[in-house]
Amino acid sequence: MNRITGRSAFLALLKDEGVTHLFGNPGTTELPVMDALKDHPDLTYVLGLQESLVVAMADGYARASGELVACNVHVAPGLGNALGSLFNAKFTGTPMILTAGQQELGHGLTEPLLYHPLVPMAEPLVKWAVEVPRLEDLPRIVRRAAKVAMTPPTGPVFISLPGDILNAEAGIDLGASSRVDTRVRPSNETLRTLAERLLKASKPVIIAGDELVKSDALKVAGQFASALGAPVYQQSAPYGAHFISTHPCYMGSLTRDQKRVRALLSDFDLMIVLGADAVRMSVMDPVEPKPEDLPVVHIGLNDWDIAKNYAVEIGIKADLRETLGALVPVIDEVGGASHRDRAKAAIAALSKNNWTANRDVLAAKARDRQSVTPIDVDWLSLCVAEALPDNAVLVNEGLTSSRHLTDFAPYTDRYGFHGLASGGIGWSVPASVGIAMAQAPRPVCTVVGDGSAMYSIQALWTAAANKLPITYVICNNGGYRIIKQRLLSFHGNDHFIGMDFEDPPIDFVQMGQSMGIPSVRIEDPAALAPALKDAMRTPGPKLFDVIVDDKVG
Ligand SMILES: Cc1ncc(C[n+]2csc(CCOP(=O)(O)OP(=O)(O)O)c2C)c(N)n1
Ligand SMILES: [Mg+2]
Repeated sequence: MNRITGRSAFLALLKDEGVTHLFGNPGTTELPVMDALKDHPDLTYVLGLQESLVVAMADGYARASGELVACNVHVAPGLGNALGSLFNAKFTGTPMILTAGQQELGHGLTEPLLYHPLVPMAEPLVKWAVEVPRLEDLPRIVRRAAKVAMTPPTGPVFISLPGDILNAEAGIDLGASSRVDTRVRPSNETLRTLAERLLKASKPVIIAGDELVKSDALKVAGQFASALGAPVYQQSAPYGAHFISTHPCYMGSLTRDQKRVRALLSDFDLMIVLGADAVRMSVMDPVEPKPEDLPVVHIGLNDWDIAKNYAVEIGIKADLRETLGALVPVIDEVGGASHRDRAKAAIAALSKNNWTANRDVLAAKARDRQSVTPIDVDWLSLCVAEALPDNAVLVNEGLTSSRHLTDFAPYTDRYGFHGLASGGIGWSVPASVGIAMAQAPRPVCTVVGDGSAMYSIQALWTAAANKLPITYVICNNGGYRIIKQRLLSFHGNDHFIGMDFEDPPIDFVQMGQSMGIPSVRIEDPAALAPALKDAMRTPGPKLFDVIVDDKVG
Protein backbone atom coordinates (compact mmCIF):
# COMPACT_ATOMS: atom_id res chain seq x y z
CA MET A 1 0.00 0.00 0.00
CA ASN A 2 1.23 3.52 -0.81
CA ARG A 3 2.45 5.43 2.21
CA ILE A 4 0.78 8.79 2.78
CA THR A 5 0.96 11.50 5.45
CA GLY A 6 -2.08 12.37 7.54
CA ARG A 7 -2.12 15.91 6.13
CA SER A 8 -2.11 14.76 2.53
CA ALA A 9 -4.62 11.99 3.26
CA PHE A 10 -6.95 14.56 4.83
CA LEU A 11 -6.96 16.74 1.71
CA ALA A 12 -7.23 13.74 -0.62
CA LEU A 13 -10.23 12.51 1.37
CA LEU A 14 -11.98 15.89 1.17
CA LYS A 15 -11.47 16.02 -2.59
CA ASP A 16 -12.78 12.49 -2.99
CA GLU A 17 -15.90 13.59 -1.08
CA GLY A 18 -16.49 16.26 -3.73
CA VAL A 19 -14.99 19.22 -1.89
CA THR A 20 -13.45 21.81 -4.25
CA HIS A 21 -12.81 24.75 -1.87
CA LEU A 22 -11.26 24.76 1.57
CA PHE A 23 -12.18 27.95 3.44
CA GLY A 24 -9.68 28.61 6.19
CA ASN A 25 -7.60 30.70 8.51
CA PRO A 26 -4.26 29.16 9.43
CA GLY A 27 -2.15 29.03 12.58
CA THR A 28 0.68 26.81 13.74
CA THR A 29 -1.61 23.87 14.41
CA GLU A 30 -2.87 24.07 10.82
CA LEU A 31 0.62 24.18 9.31
CA PRO A 32 0.57 20.50 8.33
CA VAL A 33 -2.56 21.15 6.24
CA MET A 34 -1.03 24.33 4.77
CA ASP A 35 2.10 22.38 3.91
CA ALA A 36 0.12 19.71 2.06
CA LEU A 37 -1.85 22.22 -0.06
CA LYS A 38 0.97 22.49 -2.61
CA ASP A 39 0.46 18.82 -3.45
CA HIS A 40 -3.27 19.36 -4.05
CA PRO A 41 -3.50 22.25 -6.51
CA ASP A 42 -7.01 21.17 -7.50
CA LEU A 43 -8.28 22.16 -4.04
CA THR A 44 -8.75 25.95 -3.80
CA TYR A 45 -7.81 27.42 -0.42
CA VAL A 46 -9.86 30.54 0.37
CA LEU A 47 -8.39 32.73 3.08
CA GLY A 48 -10.79 34.42 5.48
CA LEU A 49 -9.32 36.95 7.91
CA GLN A 50 -11.13 35.67 11.01
CA GLU A 51 -12.70 32.32 11.80
CA SER A 52 -16.32 33.49 12.04
CA LEU A 53 -15.90 34.70 8.44
CA VAL A 54 -14.35 31.43 7.33
CA VAL A 55 -17.36 29.43 8.49
CA ALA A 56 -19.86 31.97 7.10
CA MET A 57 -18.11 31.84 3.70
CA ALA A 58 -18.30 28.06 3.71
CA ASP A 59 -21.94 28.25 4.81
CA GLY A 60 -22.74 30.53 1.87
CA TYR A 61 -20.97 28.17 -0.51
CA ALA A 62 -22.95 25.12 0.62
CA ARG A 63 -26.28 26.95 0.77
CA ALA A 64 -25.78 28.23 -2.78
CA SER A 65 -24.65 24.89 -4.24
CA GLY A 66 -26.28 22.15 -2.17
CA GLU A 67 -22.85 20.57 -2.02
CA LEU A 68 -20.66 19.47 0.86
CA VAL A 69 -18.29 22.21 1.98
CA ALA A 70 -15.14 22.16 4.14
CA CYS A 71 -13.55 24.77 6.35
CA ASN A 72 -10.59 24.78 8.68
CA VAL A 73 -10.01 27.04 11.70
CA HIS A 74 -7.31 27.56 14.28
CA VAL A 75 -7.51 25.51 17.48
CA ALA A 76 -9.53 26.63 20.56
CA PRO A 77 -9.65 30.44 20.10
CA GLY A 78 -10.32 30.09 16.37
CA LEU A 79 -13.06 27.56 16.96
CA GLY A 80 -14.47 29.92 19.58
CA ASN A 81 -14.56 32.71 17.00
CA ALA A 82 -16.32 30.37 14.60
CA LEU A 83 -19.16 29.31 16.87
CA GLY A 84 -21.61 32.12 15.98
CA SER A 85 -21.33 31.18 12.33
CA LEU A 86 -21.53 27.50 13.19
CA PHE A 87 -24.81 28.25 14.96
CA ASN A 88 -26.06 29.83 11.72
CA ALA A 89 -24.99 26.72 9.78
CA LYS A 90 -26.80 24.48 12.25
CA PHE A 91 -29.95 26.58 11.90
CA THR A 92 -29.99 26.15 8.12
CA GLY A 93 -28.84 22.52 8.13
CA THR A 94 -25.77 23.39 6.06
CA PRO A 95 -23.77 20.29 5.04
CA MET A 96 -20.33 21.29 6.29
CA ILE A 97 -17.17 19.61 7.56
CA LEU A 98 -15.55 22.02 10.01
CA THR A 99 -12.06 21.06 11.15
CA ALA A 100 -9.52 22.61 13.47
CA GLY A 101 -5.90 21.84 14.02
CA GLN A 102 -5.24 20.59 17.54
CA GLN A 103 -2.10 20.28 19.63
CA GLU A 104 -0.28 16.94 19.42
CA LEU A 105 -2.11 14.42 21.61
CA GLY A 106 0.37 14.15 24.52
CA HIS A 107 1.43 17.79 24.24
CA GLY A 108 -2.15 18.96 24.75
CA LEU A 109 -2.18 17.24 28.12
CA THR A 110 0.49 19.66 29.35
CA GLU A 111 -1.86 22.55 28.55
CA PRO A 112 0.28 24.64 26.18
CA LEU A 113 -0.81 28.02 24.86
CA LEU A 114 -3.99 27.86 22.73
CA TYR A 115 -4.96 24.41 24.04
CA HIS A 116 -8.45 23.41 25.04
CA PRO A 117 -10.37 20.24 24.23
CA LEU A 118 -12.18 21.06 20.96
CA VAL A 119 -14.85 18.38 20.71
CA PRO A 120 -16.87 19.64 23.71
CA MET A 121 -16.70 23.18 22.30
CA ALA A 122 -18.21 22.22 18.94
CA GLU A 123 -20.46 19.37 20.07
CA PRO A 124 -23.68 21.27 20.91
CA LEU A 125 -23.85 22.79 17.42
CA VAL A 126 -23.05 19.85 15.15
CA LYS A 127 -24.50 16.49 14.15
CA TRP A 128 -21.25 14.75 15.09
CA ALA A 129 -17.99 15.92 16.72
CA VAL A 130 -14.89 13.78 16.96
CA GLU A 131 -11.12 13.94 17.41
CA VAL A 132 -8.97 11.68 15.26
CA PRO A 133 -7.21 9.25 17.64
CA ARG A 134 -4.91 7.51 15.10
CA LEU A 135 -3.88 8.12 11.50
CA GLU A 136 -5.43 4.78 10.56
CA ASP A 137 -8.84 6.14 11.67
CA LEU A 138 -8.70 9.32 9.58
CA PRO A 139 -10.35 7.84 6.43
CA ARG A 140 -13.20 6.25 8.38
CA ILE A 141 -13.79 9.52 10.24
CA VAL A 142 -13.78 11.79 7.17
CA ARG A 143 -15.98 9.33 5.23
CA ARG A 144 -18.46 9.11 8.10
CA ALA A 145 -18.40 12.90 8.63
CA ALA A 146 -19.21 13.52 4.96
CA LYS A 147 -22.02 11.00 5.01
CA VAL A 148 -23.50 12.39 8.23
CA ALA A 149 -23.30 16.01 6.99
CA MET A 150 -24.95 15.14 3.67
CA THR A 151 -27.73 12.84 4.90
CA PRO A 152 -31.01 14.76 5.40
CA PRO A 153 -31.63 16.46 7.71
CA THR A 154 -28.21 17.74 6.61
CA GLY A 155 -25.97 19.75 8.92
CA PRO A 156 -22.45 20.60 10.08
CA VAL A 157 -19.99 18.13 11.62
CA PHE A 158 -16.69 18.79 13.39
CA ILE A 159 -13.32 17.00 13.29
CA SER A 160 -10.37 17.86 15.54
CA LEU A 161 -7.07 17.15 13.79
CA PRO A 162 -4.13 16.65 16.18
CA GLY A 163 -0.77 17.70 14.72
CA ASP A 164 0.99 14.40 15.35
CA ILE A 165 -1.68 12.57 13.33
CA LEU A 166 -1.45 15.02 10.43
CA ASN A 167 2.34 14.62 10.42
CA ALA A 168 2.40 10.83 10.77
CA GLU A 169 2.91 8.67 7.71
CA ALA A 170 1.53 5.20 7.10
CA GLY A 171 0.21 2.89 4.43
CA ILE A 172 -3.53 3.44 4.79
CA ASP A 173 -6.54 2.67 2.68
CA LEU A 174 -8.52 5.86 1.96
CA GLY A 175 -11.78 3.95 1.48
CA ALA A 176 -14.69 5.26 -0.58
CA SER A 177 -17.41 7.87 -0.40
CA SER A 178 -20.96 6.91 0.59
CA ARG A 179 -24.22 8.80 0.22
CA VAL A 180 -27.61 7.73 1.51
CA ASP A 181 -30.42 8.11 -1.02
CA THR A 182 -33.35 9.61 0.86
CA ARG A 183 -35.54 10.46 -2.13
CA VAL A 184 -38.36 8.39 -0.73
CA ARG A 185 -42.08 8.86 -1.35
CA PRO A 186 -45.04 7.52 0.61
CA SER A 187 -46.92 4.35 -0.30
CA ASN A 188 -49.76 4.58 -2.82
CA GLU A 189 -52.19 4.05 0.02
CA THR A 190 -50.81 7.01 1.98
CA LEU A 191 -50.81 9.19 -1.13
CA ARG A 192 -54.48 8.45 -1.66
CA THR A 193 -55.37 9.13 1.98
CA LEU A 194 -53.42 12.35 1.75
CA ALA A 195 -55.09 13.47 -1.49
CA GLU A 196 -58.53 12.73 -0.05
CA ARG A 197 -57.74 14.70 3.11
CA LEU A 198 -56.43 17.68 1.15
CA LEU A 199 -59.48 17.69 -1.11
CA LYS A 200 -61.83 17.56 1.89
CA ALA A 201 -60.56 20.96 3.02
CA SER A 202 -62.60 23.84 1.70
CA LYS A 203 -59.90 26.46 2.38
CA PRO A 204 -56.42 24.96 2.60
CA VAL A 205 -53.23 27.02 2.88
CA ILE A 206 -49.71 25.89 1.97
CA ILE A 207 -46.60 26.96 3.89
CA ALA A 208 -43.46 26.63 1.76
CA GLY A 209 -40.19 25.90 3.52
CA ASP A 210 -36.50 25.40 2.97
CA GLU A 211 -36.73 21.70 2.15
CA LEU A 212 -38.30 22.70 -1.18
CA VAL A 213 -34.93 24.24 -2.05
CA LYS A 214 -32.90 21.39 -0.60
CA SER A 215 -34.97 18.77 -2.46
CA ASP A 216 -35.03 20.81 -5.69
CA ALA A 217 -38.82 20.75 -5.58
CA LEU A 218 -39.78 24.30 -6.58
CA LYS A 219 -41.32 23.33 -9.90
CA VAL A 220 -43.43 20.51 -8.57
CA ALA A 221 -44.44 22.60 -5.53
CA GLY A 222 -45.90 25.11 -8.01
CA GLN A 223 -47.79 22.31 -9.76
CA PHE A 224 -49.08 21.09 -6.40
CA ALA A 225 -50.37 24.55 -5.42
CA SER A 226 -52.08 24.90 -8.81
CA ALA A 227 -53.64 21.44 -8.59
CA LEU A 228 -54.99 22.16 -5.14
CA GLY A 229 -55.92 25.78 -5.85
CA ALA A 230 -54.44 26.93 -2.55
CA PRO A 231 -52.56 30.08 -1.57
CA VAL A 232 -48.90 29.66 -0.63
CA TYR A 233 -47.08 31.59 2.08
CA GLN A 234 -43.36 31.34 2.71
CA GLN A 235 -42.29 30.09 6.16
CA SER A 236 -41.84 32.84 8.75
CA ALA A 237 -38.01 32.69 8.49
CA PRO A 238 -37.71 33.71 4.82
CA TYR A 239 -34.07 32.87 4.18
CA GLY A 240 -34.23 31.12 0.80
CA ALA A 241 -36.10 31.05 -2.50
CA HIS A 242 -38.74 28.77 -1.04
CA PHE A 243 -41.34 29.30 -3.79
CA ILE A 244 -41.37 31.03 -7.18
CA SER A 245 -42.69 34.50 -6.38
CA THR A 246 -44.53 35.11 -9.65
CA HIS A 247 -46.57 31.89 -9.34
CA PRO A 248 -50.24 32.97 -9.17
CA CYS A 249 -50.70 31.14 -5.83
CA TYR A 250 -47.77 32.85 -4.09
CA MET A 251 -48.85 35.40 -1.50
CA GLY A 252 -45.55 36.34 0.18
CA SER A 253 -43.88 35.50 3.44
CA LEU A 254 -45.48 34.95 6.85
CA THR A 255 -44.36 37.53 9.40
CA ARG A 256 -42.85 36.70 12.80
CA ASP A 257 -45.69 38.49 14.59
CA GLN A 258 -47.74 35.91 16.48
CA LYS A 259 -50.99 37.89 16.40
CA ARG A 260 -50.79 38.68 12.69
CA VAL A 261 -49.92 35.12 11.75
CA ARG A 262 -52.74 33.77 13.87
CA ALA A 263 -55.22 36.18 12.31
CA LEU A 264 -54.06 35.20 8.83
CA LEU A 265 -54.20 31.46 9.49
CA SER A 266 -57.65 31.73 11.13
CA ASP A 267 -59.10 32.11 7.66
CA PHE A 268 -58.18 28.55 6.67
CA ASP A 269 -59.34 25.06 7.54
CA LEU A 270 -56.13 23.13 6.76
CA MET A 271 -52.44 24.06 6.98
CA ILE A 272 -50.19 22.08 4.64
CA VAL A 273 -46.55 22.43 5.63
CA LEU A 274 -43.97 21.62 2.97
CA GLY A 275 -40.57 21.11 4.63
CA ALA A 276 -40.76 24.05 6.99
CA ASP A 277 -40.66 25.07 10.59
CA ALA A 278 -43.73 26.94 9.46
CA VAL A 279 -44.30 29.58 12.15
CA ARG A 280 -40.90 29.87 13.81
CA MET A 281 -41.01 33.07 15.85
CA SER A 282 -38.46 35.51 17.23
CA VAL A 283 -39.71 37.61 20.13
CA MET A 284 -41.92 36.04 22.83
CA ASP A 285 -45.66 36.62 22.67
CA PRO A 286 -48.11 34.50 24.68
CA VAL A 287 -50.41 34.35 21.64
CA GLU A 288 -49.99 31.07 19.75
CA PRO A 289 -49.38 31.79 16.05
CA LYS A 290 -51.31 28.68 15.02
CA PRO A 291 -55.03 28.61 15.82
CA GLU A 292 -55.75 25.54 18.00
CA ASP A 293 -58.47 24.20 15.70
CA LEU A 294 -56.44 24.46 12.49
CA PRO A 295 -55.41 20.93 11.46
CA VAL A 296 -51.91 20.36 10.13
CA VAL A 297 -50.49 18.13 7.40
CA HIS A 298 -46.68 18.15 7.26
CA ILE A 299 -44.43 16.55 4.64
CA GLY A 300 -40.63 16.61 4.73
CA LEU A 301 -37.45 14.73 5.56
CA ASN A 302 -36.69 16.82 8.63
CA ASP A 303 -38.80 14.84 11.07
CA TRP A 304 -37.64 16.96 14.04
CA ASP A 305 -39.85 19.73 12.68
CA ILE A 306 -42.85 17.45 12.16
CA ALA A 307 -45.17 17.94 15.17
CA LYS A 308 -42.36 19.77 16.99
CA ASN A 309 -44.76 22.33 18.42
CA TYR A 310 -48.18 21.36 17.07
CA ALA A 311 -49.75 17.95 16.60
CA VAL A 312 -50.20 16.88 13.01
CA GLU A 313 -53.21 15.10 11.58
CA ILE A 314 -50.96 13.60 8.93
CA GLY A 315 -47.17 13.67 9.21
CA ILE A 316 -45.07 12.15 6.43
CA LYS A 317 -41.31 11.70 6.43
CA ALA A 318 -40.55 11.80 2.73
CA ASP A 319 -38.78 13.74 0.02
CA LEU A 320 -40.85 16.66 -1.23
CA ARG A 321 -39.97 16.44 -4.89
CA GLU A 322 -40.80 12.75 -5.09
CA THR A 323 -43.90 13.04 -2.94
CA LEU A 324 -45.45 16.08 -4.61
CA GLY A 325 -44.63 14.65 -8.03
CA ALA A 326 -46.58 11.52 -7.17
CA LEU A 327 -49.34 13.38 -5.36
CA VAL A 328 -50.39 15.83 -8.08
CA PRO A 329 -51.84 13.15 -10.43
CA VAL A 330 -53.67 11.55 -7.50
CA ILE A 331 -55.25 14.90 -6.58
CA ASP A 332 -56.32 15.31 -10.20
CA GLU A 333 -57.76 11.82 -10.35
CA VAL A 334 -59.57 11.90 -7.00
CA GLY A 335 -60.72 15.51 -7.37
CA GLY A 336 -61.89 15.18 -10.97
CA ALA A 337 -63.35 17.95 -13.10
CA SER A 338 -65.37 19.58 -10.33
CA HIS A 339 -62.24 20.08 -8.22
CA ARG A 340 -60.30 21.41 -11.20
CA ASP A 341 -62.98 24.10 -11.72
CA ARG A 342 -62.97 24.95 -8.02
CA ALA A 343 -59.16 25.22 -8.01
CA LYS A 344 -59.20 27.48 -11.06
CA ALA A 345 -61.73 29.81 -9.45
CA ALA A 346 -59.75 29.89 -6.20
CA ILE A 347 -56.56 30.81 -8.04
CA ALA A 348 -58.33 33.53 -10.02
CA ALA A 349 -59.55 35.03 -6.75
CA LEU A 350 -55.97 35.17 -5.44
CA SER A 351 -54.86 37.47 -8.24
CA LYS A 352 -56.23 40.48 -6.37
CA ASN A 353 -53.78 40.18 -3.48
CA ASN A 354 -51.07 37.71 -4.44
CA TRP A 355 -47.33 38.55 -4.49
CA THR A 356 -47.54 40.06 -7.97
CA ALA A 357 -50.48 42.31 -7.12
CA ASN A 358 -48.92 43.28 -3.83
CA ARG A 359 -45.64 44.19 -5.52
CA ASP A 360 -47.36 46.66 -7.80
CA VAL A 361 -49.10 48.38 -4.87
CA LEU A 362 -45.90 48.54 -2.78
CA ALA A 363 -43.81 49.71 -5.73
CA ALA A 364 -46.21 52.59 -6.38
CA LYS A 365 -45.91 53.62 -2.72
CA ALA A 366 -42.11 53.41 -2.88
CA ARG A 367 -42.07 55.55 -6.05
CA ASP A 368 -44.00 58.22 -4.18
CA ARG A 369 -40.99 58.46 -1.86
CA GLN A 370 -38.27 58.49 -4.50
CA SER A 371 -37.15 62.05 -3.78
CA VAL A 372 -37.05 61.78 0.01
CA THR A 373 -33.73 62.24 1.83
CA PRO A 374 -32.18 60.59 3.69
CA ILE A 375 -33.00 57.86 1.19
CA ASP A 376 -36.25 56.00 1.89
CA VAL A 377 -35.53 52.31 2.56
CA ASP A 378 -38.36 51.05 0.36
CA TRP A 379 -37.14 53.20 -2.53
CA LEU A 380 -33.68 51.68 -2.01
CA SER A 381 -35.14 48.15 -2.11
CA LEU A 382 -37.09 48.92 -5.28
CA CYS A 383 -33.97 50.34 -6.95
CA VAL A 384 -31.99 47.22 -6.00
CA ALA A 385 -34.74 44.92 -7.30
CA GLU A 386 -35.04 46.78 -10.58
CA ALA A 387 -31.27 46.93 -11.08
CA LEU A 388 -30.74 43.17 -10.68
CA PRO A 389 -29.69 41.45 -13.91
CA ASP A 390 -31.87 38.41 -14.77
CA ASN A 391 -29.26 35.95 -13.58
CA ALA A 392 -28.34 37.81 -10.38
CA VAL A 393 -28.25 36.26 -6.92
CA LEU A 394 -29.67 38.42 -4.14
CA VAL A 395 -28.41 38.26 -0.54
CA ASN A 396 -30.36 39.95 2.24
CA GLU A 397 -29.23 41.04 5.67
CA GLY A 398 -30.65 44.53 5.42
CA LEU A 399 -32.84 44.30 8.54
CA THR A 400 -35.00 47.43 8.86
CA SER A 401 -33.74 48.74 5.51
CA SER A 402 -34.91 45.74 3.51
CA ARG A 403 -38.39 45.02 4.88
CA HIS A 404 -39.83 44.97 1.35
CA LEU A 405 -36.79 43.77 -0.61
CA THR A 406 -38.26 40.35 -1.43
CA ASP A 407 -41.66 41.91 -2.06
CA PHE A 408 -39.98 43.65 -5.01
CA ALA A 409 -37.30 41.16 -6.11
CA PRO A 410 -38.84 37.81 -7.06
CA TYR A 411 -37.51 34.40 -6.12
CA THR A 412 -36.73 32.96 -9.54
CA ASP A 413 -34.67 29.85 -8.90
CA ARG A 414 -33.45 27.55 -6.16
CA TYR A 415 -30.19 29.38 -5.48
CA GLY A 416 -31.16 32.90 -6.55
CA PHE A 417 -31.83 34.24 -3.07
CA HIS A 418 -30.22 33.82 0.36
CA GLY A 419 -31.09 35.65 3.54
CA LEU A 420 -30.02 35.83 7.15
CA ALA A 421 -31.66 32.83 8.79
CA SER A 422 -30.95 32.39 12.47
CA GLY A 423 -30.85 36.04 13.51
CA GLY A 424 -27.10 35.85 14.20
CA ILE A 425 -25.93 38.92 12.30
CA GLY A 426 -22.65 39.41 10.46
CA TRP A 427 -23.43 36.55 8.11
CA SER A 428 -23.96 38.15 4.71
CA VAL A 429 -20.70 39.98 3.98
CA PRO A 430 -18.64 36.75 4.23
CA ALA A 431 -21.44 34.38 3.10
CA SER A 432 -21.66 36.32 -0.17
CA VAL A 433 -18.07 35.30 -0.90
CA GLY A 434 -19.04 31.62 -0.78
CA ILE A 435 -22.30 32.28 -2.62
CA ALA A 436 -20.48 34.09 -5.46
CA MET A 437 -17.97 31.23 -5.75
CA ALA A 438 -20.71 28.59 -5.78
CA GLN A 439 -22.85 30.41 -8.34
CA ALA A 440 -20.06 31.82 -10.54
CA PRO A 441 -20.30 33.65 -12.87
CA ARG A 442 -23.66 34.98 -11.64
CA PRO A 443 -23.43 38.52 -10.22
CA VAL A 444 -24.35 38.80 -6.53
CA CYS A 445 -25.97 41.79 -4.82
CA THR A 446 -25.76 41.90 -1.03
CA VAL A 447 -27.97 44.28 0.93
CA VAL A 448 -26.70 44.62 4.49
CA GLY A 449 -27.24 46.89 7.50
CA ASP A 450 -24.27 48.98 8.59
CA GLY A 451 -24.32 47.36 12.02
CA SER A 452 -24.45 43.83 10.61
CA ALA A 453 -21.69 44.60 8.11
CA MET A 454 -19.32 45.65 10.91
CA TYR A 455 -19.36 42.18 12.52
CA SER A 456 -17.44 40.70 9.63
CA ILE A 457 -16.35 43.60 7.44
CA GLN A 458 -12.92 42.17 6.71
CA ALA A 459 -14.58 39.64 4.40
CA LEU A 460 -14.50 42.48 1.85
CA TRP A 461 -10.82 41.69 1.47
CA THR A 462 -11.55 38.09 0.42
CA ALA A 463 -14.13 39.34 -2.09
CA ALA A 464 -11.51 41.71 -3.54
CA ALA A 465 -8.69 39.17 -3.50
CA ASN A 466 -10.83 36.74 -5.49
CA LYS A 467 -12.24 39.47 -7.80
CA LEU A 468 -15.78 38.29 -7.07
CA PRO A 469 -18.72 40.01 -8.81
CA ILE A 470 -20.41 41.15 -5.59
CA THR A 471 -22.16 44.51 -5.22
CA TYR A 472 -22.33 45.32 -1.52
CA VAL A 473 -25.09 47.77 -0.60
CA ILE A 474 -24.46 49.01 2.93
CA CYS A 475 -27.61 50.54 4.42
CA ASN A 476 -26.05 53.24 6.54
CA ASN A 477 -28.35 54.55 9.26
CA GLY A 478 -25.57 55.06 11.77
CA GLY A 479 -26.73 52.49 14.27
CA TYR A 480 -28.80 49.53 15.37
CA ARG A 481 -32.18 50.88 14.27
CA ILE A 482 -34.06 47.65 14.96
CA ILE A 483 -32.82 47.59 18.56
CA LYS A 484 -33.83 51.21 19.00
CA GLN A 485 -37.29 50.48 17.59
CA ARG A 486 -37.68 47.61 20.02
CA LEU A 487 -36.47 49.62 23.04
CA LEU A 488 -39.11 52.17 22.15
CA SER A 489 -41.93 49.70 21.57
CA PHE A 490 -41.16 47.23 24.41
CA HIS A 491 -40.00 49.72 27.06
CA GLY A 492 -41.34 53.08 25.87
CA ASN A 493 -37.73 54.29 26.13
CA ASP A 494 -36.05 56.51 23.57
CA HIS A 495 -32.72 56.82 25.36
CA PHE A 496 -30.78 54.81 22.83
CA ILE A 497 -27.66 54.12 24.84
CA GLY A 498 -25.19 51.85 23.07
CA MET A 499 -27.08 51.70 19.77
CA ASP A 500 -25.46 54.44 17.70
CA PHE A 501 -22.15 54.69 15.90
CA GLU A 502 -22.46 58.18 14.48
CA ASP A 503 -19.75 59.88 16.53
CA PRO A 504 -17.39 59.25 14.91
CA PRO A 505 -19.29 58.08 11.83
CA ILE A 506 -18.07 54.95 10.07
CA ASP A 507 -16.80 55.72 6.60
CA PHE A 508 -17.60 52.64 4.53
CA VAL A 509 -16.10 54.18 1.41
CA GLN A 510 -12.67 54.37 3.00
CA MET A 511 -13.28 50.96 4.54
CA GLY A 512 -14.03 49.37 1.17
CA GLN A 513 -11.20 51.15 -0.59
CA SER A 514 -8.74 50.10 2.10
CA MET A 515 -9.49 46.50 1.15
CA GLY A 516 -9.32 47.05 -2.58
CA ILE A 517 -12.98 47.55 -3.43
CA PRO A 518 -14.17 50.52 -5.55
CA SER A 519 -16.57 52.26 -3.15
CA VAL A 520 -19.03 55.13 -3.51
CA ARG A 521 -21.21 57.00 -1.04
CA ILE A 522 -24.78 57.66 -2.19
CA GLU A 523 -26.96 60.31 -0.58
CA ASP A 524 -29.00 61.38 -3.62
CA PRO A 525 -31.95 59.00 -4.18
CA ALA A 526 -31.85 59.73 -7.92
CA ALA A 527 -28.28 58.44 -8.13
CA LEU A 528 -29.19 54.95 -6.87
CA ALA A 529 -30.69 53.30 -9.93
CA PRO A 530 -27.96 54.18 -12.47
CA ALA A 531 -25.14 53.41 -10.02
CA LEU A 532 -26.56 50.01 -9.04
CA LYS A 533 -27.32 49.03 -12.64
CA ASP A 534 -23.82 49.84 -13.75
CA ALA A 535 -22.17 48.09 -10.78
CA MET A 536 -24.05 44.84 -11.29
CA ARG A 537 -23.02 44.67 -14.93
CA THR A 538 -19.30 45.21 -14.52
CA PRO A 539 -16.76 42.71 -13.18
CA GLY A 540 -15.34 42.61 -9.67
CA PRO A 541 -16.66 43.72 -6.29
CA LYS A 542 -18.07 47.18 -5.54
CA LEU A 543 -19.44 48.82 -2.46
CA PHE A 544 -22.12 51.47 -1.99
CA ASP A 545 -22.41 53.32 1.28
CA VAL A 546 -26.06 54.36 1.06
CA ILE A 547 -27.21 56.93 3.60
CA VAL A 548 -30.73 55.81 4.55
CA ASP A 549 -33.53 56.92 6.79
CA ASP A 550 -32.64 56.42 10.47
CA LYS A 551 -35.94 57.54 11.99
CA VAL A 552 -37.23 55.46 14.88
CA GLY A 553 -40.91 55.16 15.72
C1 LIG B 1 -24.35 37.96 16.54
C2 LIG B 1 -25.39 38.94 16.97
N1 LIG B 1 -25.08 39.93 17.81
C3 LIG B 1 -26.02 40.84 18.16
C4 LIG B 1 -27.30 40.73 17.72
C5 LIG B 1 -28.37 41.71 18.18
N2 LIG B 1 -28.80 42.55 17.07
C6 LIG B 1 -29.84 42.22 16.29
S1 LIG B 1 -30.14 43.32 15.09
C7 LIG B 1 -28.84 44.29 15.58
C8 LIG B 1 -28.54 45.58 14.90
C9 LIG B 1 -28.51 45.50 13.42
O1 LIG B 1 -28.09 46.74 12.93
P1 LIG B 1 -28.02 47.01 11.38
O2 LIG B 1 -27.44 45.87 10.67
O3 LIG B 1 -27.37 48.33 11.21
O4 LIG B 1 -29.55 47.07 10.95
P2 LIG B 1 -30.64 48.18 11.33
O5 LIG B 1 -31.29 47.70 12.59
O6 LIG B 1 -29.95 49.48 11.54
O7 LIG B 1 -31.58 48.17 10.19
C10 LIG B 1 -28.20 43.73 16.68
C11 LIG B 1 -27.05 44.33 17.36
C12 LIG B 1 -27.58 39.65 16.86
N3 LIG B 1 -28.82 39.43 16.39
N4 LIG B 1 -26.62 38.78 16.48
MG1 LIG C 1 -28.04 50.19 10.98
